[in-house]
Amino acid sequence: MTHFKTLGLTAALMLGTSGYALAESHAMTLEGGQATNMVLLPKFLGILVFDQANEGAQEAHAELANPGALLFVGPTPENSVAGQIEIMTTAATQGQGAVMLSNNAGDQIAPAAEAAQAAGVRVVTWDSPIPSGAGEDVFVAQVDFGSIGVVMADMAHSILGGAGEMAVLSATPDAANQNAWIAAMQETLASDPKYADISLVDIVYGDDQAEVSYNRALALVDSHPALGLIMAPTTVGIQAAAKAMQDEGMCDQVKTSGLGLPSEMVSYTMNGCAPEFALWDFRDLGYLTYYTAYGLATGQLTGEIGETFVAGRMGAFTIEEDPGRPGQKRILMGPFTVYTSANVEAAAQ
Ligand code: RAM
Repeated sequence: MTHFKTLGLTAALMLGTSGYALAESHAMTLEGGQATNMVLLPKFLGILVFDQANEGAQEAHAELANPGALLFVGPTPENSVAGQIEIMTTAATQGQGAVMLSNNAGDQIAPAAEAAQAAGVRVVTWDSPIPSGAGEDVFVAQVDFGSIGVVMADMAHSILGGAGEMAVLSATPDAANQNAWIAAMQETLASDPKYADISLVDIVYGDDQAEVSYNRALALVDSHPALGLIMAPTTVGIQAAAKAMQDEGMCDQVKTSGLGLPSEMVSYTMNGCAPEFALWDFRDLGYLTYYTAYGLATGQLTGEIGETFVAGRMGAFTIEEDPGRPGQKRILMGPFTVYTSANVEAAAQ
């Protein structure tokens, strides 16, 4: 590590006074080959995007030649909150170097995360943070959370032609990511008169389980006869809602939008049930999260604001204050892709 730090400093001096060159040279290159055991902990097992995040983490694990183990462990959907807390608690006693958590337990997991930190485990959240930030070293944010609110409000505006009723079909009630995104969408809807004729009439939870989400979508249509759009900020919910509307022959009347995976949504986009949705790359998110956690667990990163490092093929990233959680830290990945019939087939390959 010292070797790389020295190189960085020399490069900075040689490149002279250009701010850009100086900043680039300050990006630390992490030294591979250091042993640390790490756990990738999704909300629960069985969701395709979490498997993709694991692929990205495995790629980084191999690239950094970490002789330690990378485990992909998660609870069942029914036992997500208690199961995540239990896995976090076990990580501390097992002497893991880092836990990488997509939090589905709200602030309830904070005491277990704090105990893990006290036992020397670095806690890096990704996808879904710990709302209070307690017990968390840094959050790897897929995209800016405020911008998710704007993207969803704009998709609603375009699908509804500027006016109509919309309902949200979310994941679990404790999912910090979905809760923040729904709040950001509500703020956006209230912030600009262009959204004045769109009304958000309901928010329901399908628990990120296909069957529960499907039934919640059907119930929404029953209780809101004038509904024009189901907005599901979850890859499980959006697919289930689109299928429910298709099965009922209702896609002309009630559209589906939100955050979805192209391979799971392509048929619904091409047949008009879900004309527009958005997402980011979960493989990249797993890859960047692994680099971050490896840097912290091996002591090469301290986790302070302003620290900049190179995450392999993805380039340089900087730890900054999280604008959505003052006093907490994030690393911002980005970008978003909005999918329509024009690009979804290529992305679904
Ligand atoms: C589901 C999960 C995940 C979320 C995506 C959009 O897969 O709830 O946390 O990021 O949807």
